[in-house]
Amino acid sequence: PRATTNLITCGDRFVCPLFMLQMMKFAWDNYKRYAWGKNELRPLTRNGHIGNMFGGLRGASIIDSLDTLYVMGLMDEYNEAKEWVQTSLDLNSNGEASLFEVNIRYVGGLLSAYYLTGEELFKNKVVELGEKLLPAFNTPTGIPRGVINLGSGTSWSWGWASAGSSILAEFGTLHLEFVHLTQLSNNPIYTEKVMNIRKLLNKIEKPHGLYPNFLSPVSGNWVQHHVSIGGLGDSFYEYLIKSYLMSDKTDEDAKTTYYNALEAIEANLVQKSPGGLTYMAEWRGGILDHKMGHLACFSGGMIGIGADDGAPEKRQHYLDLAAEITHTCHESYTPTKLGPEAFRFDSGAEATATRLSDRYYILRPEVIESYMYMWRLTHDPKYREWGWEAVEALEQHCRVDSGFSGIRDVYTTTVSHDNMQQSFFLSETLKYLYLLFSDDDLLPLEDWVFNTEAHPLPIIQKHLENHLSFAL
Ligand code: DMJ
Repeated sequence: PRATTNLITCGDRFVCPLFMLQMMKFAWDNYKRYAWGKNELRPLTRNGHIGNMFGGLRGASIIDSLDTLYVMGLMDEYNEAKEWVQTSLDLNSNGEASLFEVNIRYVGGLLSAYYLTGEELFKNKVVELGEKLLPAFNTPTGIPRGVINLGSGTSWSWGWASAGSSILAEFGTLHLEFVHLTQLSNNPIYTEKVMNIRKLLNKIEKPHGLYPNFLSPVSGNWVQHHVSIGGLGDSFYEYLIKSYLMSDKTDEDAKTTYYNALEAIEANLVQKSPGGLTYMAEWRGGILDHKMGHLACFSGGMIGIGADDGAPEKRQHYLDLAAEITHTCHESYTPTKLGPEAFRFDSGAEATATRLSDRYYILRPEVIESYMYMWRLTHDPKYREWGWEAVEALEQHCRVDSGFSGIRDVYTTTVSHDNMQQSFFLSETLKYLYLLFSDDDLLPLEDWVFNTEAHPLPIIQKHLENHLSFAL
């Protein structure tokens, strides 16, 4: 079935997830037909895209799809993906990779595939890949650099990052995967590497308790005072609360760091617009930029899942804050019912992109991700209604003959497509939509945490106690 505009809201527990399954199958079939083995599908030109983020690794859409296909029960497609991993996933590449992207998509994707299916193949591959990432940590401080050559192990910083710095959201988004790499390999080195990052961050001075986005891997000092819950900062905060949850609530250090960071964010970045919308501004050396990125919209879900473990007098407040941020992000989804890359709250703007260059939507998941978490936490039907609006909009504006494409301007219904079906559309956007419309016992939040690419990882203690592991 295809979503139709007269289906305002999707309330049927069987039919609604089926829509998402059909969307996934359509995205997958077209990737398979036109871009098999490449990283992403270009749906208009009907070819594959390789790009330069994964250091010569291929099949990003396959690795990112494994768990989504499996969870949806698309078993033929899952088996095709598994077979490709077996026969064609070549880890002996020699290119320049983003440590962060390889970690969240490839390591995360293979870990989830292993934990969901118990197939040794995924475990062997992920441990082999994990080893190749270790040289990135060979810096004076142990803070990894952003780029690594997977063959030679040489690493360096992004050319665009000021003064050879490493990025908070990159070196701060390794913890979940690396703790699981230690679990699977019985090698403590992965956990040691990420604990060392944490130790350094605990030690250094934080301006107003905030974490700037750029840090020198040589001196261990902040390079610039730009703070953002969106791009460059985002998943660092996400991994603090998720590290606590994934440890079966035993990692007290992660918990304390998360709530302290959240207090600093509330004190310095959370704002209310003249129109009454709550948003996260960006902070540049004490000066606020009243802009919120689409990426920052994940924070509704993050604050939501952390609400219950906050101080008792703060719990309702955190849940309210999570709902307000999610509401603001929904407000930005207009008039196509898809949202811009960044929206502003100054010069009369209320959650609108004021620059032409911010108006694009590249099939990102963050707003839908927050709907999914807020639905699970509150069961307020509005989250499913909002999710359904997004499904209709994706069908209307992003579906093309041979896949799904991002669009260049969310403010015009005369759509211009960007010709890219991002791999996170398969791993995150469609998975979160599927979960939004499924029962809560599918990947229950009591047992799983999702990495920042929506790959589910089991909570460690529970998973040991319940003998869910195929590895241990
Ligand atoms: C994904 O790769 C991850 O969600 C990451 O944390 C941020 N960017 C994309 C999706 O927008």
